[in-house]
Amino acid sequence: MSSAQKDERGGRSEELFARAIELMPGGVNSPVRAFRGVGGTPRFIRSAKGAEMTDVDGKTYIDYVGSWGPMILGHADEEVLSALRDALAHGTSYGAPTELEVLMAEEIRDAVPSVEMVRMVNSGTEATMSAIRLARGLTGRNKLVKFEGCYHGHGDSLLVKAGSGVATLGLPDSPGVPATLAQNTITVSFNDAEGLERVFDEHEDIAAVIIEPVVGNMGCVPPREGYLESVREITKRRDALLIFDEVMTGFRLARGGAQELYKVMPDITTMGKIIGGGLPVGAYGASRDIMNHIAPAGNIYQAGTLSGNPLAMMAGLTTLRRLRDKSIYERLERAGERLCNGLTGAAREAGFETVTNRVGSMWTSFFTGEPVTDWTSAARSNRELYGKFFHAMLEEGVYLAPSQFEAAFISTAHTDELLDRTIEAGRKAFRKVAG
Ligand code: HOZ
Repeated sequence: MSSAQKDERGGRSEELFARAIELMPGGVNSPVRAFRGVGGTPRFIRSAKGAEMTDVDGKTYIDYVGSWGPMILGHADEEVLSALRDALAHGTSYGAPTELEVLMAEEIRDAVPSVEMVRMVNSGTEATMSAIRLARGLTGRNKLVKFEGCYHGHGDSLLVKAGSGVATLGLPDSPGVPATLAQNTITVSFNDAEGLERVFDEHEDIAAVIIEPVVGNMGCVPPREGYLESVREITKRRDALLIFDEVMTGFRLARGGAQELYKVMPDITTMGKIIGGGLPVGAYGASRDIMNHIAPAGNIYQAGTLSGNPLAMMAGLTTLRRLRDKSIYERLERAGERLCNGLTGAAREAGFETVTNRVGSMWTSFFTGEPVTDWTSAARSNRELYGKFFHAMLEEGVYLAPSQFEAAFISTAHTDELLDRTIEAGRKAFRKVAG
């Protein structure tokens, strides 16, 4: 760890982290938040409201992690909190069907163009694992194609050349994944349609191709023009299913997700994050024909004690109903443009070459001078500089993702004033990093 990354402020976060490290692997319940990608001590958060979070030492940050995507309305939104209070009074879990689940399914079906039926689960990981089983069960094939640097949760079949925390920690293929299973996962470079075509020439038995239509887990990497259309055309022609992992992009880039924005329809869609309104939720959906293969309608098994939990449904449904107002996406687009232009300018003023990728309210500034279009180009970014910049921003009261290989998110609570304060903080932070 360089001295710029070393965190010497002491305080309650330090104290809690010292205790946490004795109790939880790496002191955390999910790896990236441990700050290993940037060095130093993770801030322990006491509370959050709107676009800001306050740590246990009382320091407030403008937050661009947004719980890794779900908080599109900002933290502790009054309407979501009040709906949750009402739901709480009726009990916390029944293990039996509720009206809320029907309303949630209707909301998702009405919003997401390719989805006619949906199954609620408890996380994005569960959603992608279930979608893969569905694809394998339906086609009777075993192999799966994924893209280098894309991350689809920690399911065995998907921890191969994965992004997010495993890329940050340099563990893209995890021990504990049986080799026999990993062999069934074929990887190809994102944004390379010819590479995908070659995979189909070289392999038979491919059940599905799973893709983040806009990647968030190697940092934000958008598809080249026409790329998603090519992926759709190839999978259709080769008779394999196409799974869009819209855990990050669903209800984020547009109400109907990346499939609405790019007008490319997958066979199966996985969702999470925003659909839970900040509570643990995932879902997968598809046409009626496909989804009716899931038990108990069909024979492909998948189940969950807390699936469709009433509190989670209430928080999610309240959030999704607010997002019926499509002008929200126009506002988020304007906010994204203002912030990213400002930060790119600040970097340039300080003499840094950065590449900022952005789609709507999802963005990443990479410390590189070359376009970032896939994992190879993302991995060329200067992670040490990112770590220094991250800490300089933290010092200035801005909480970015503690890894170069994660997307940042803007919420409706990020006012112009907060965005401008972030740009000003960026100016100071870039100057500090430049020394
Ligand atoms: N999957 C999350 C980011 N893409 C991980 C967050 C964490 O480790 O806390």
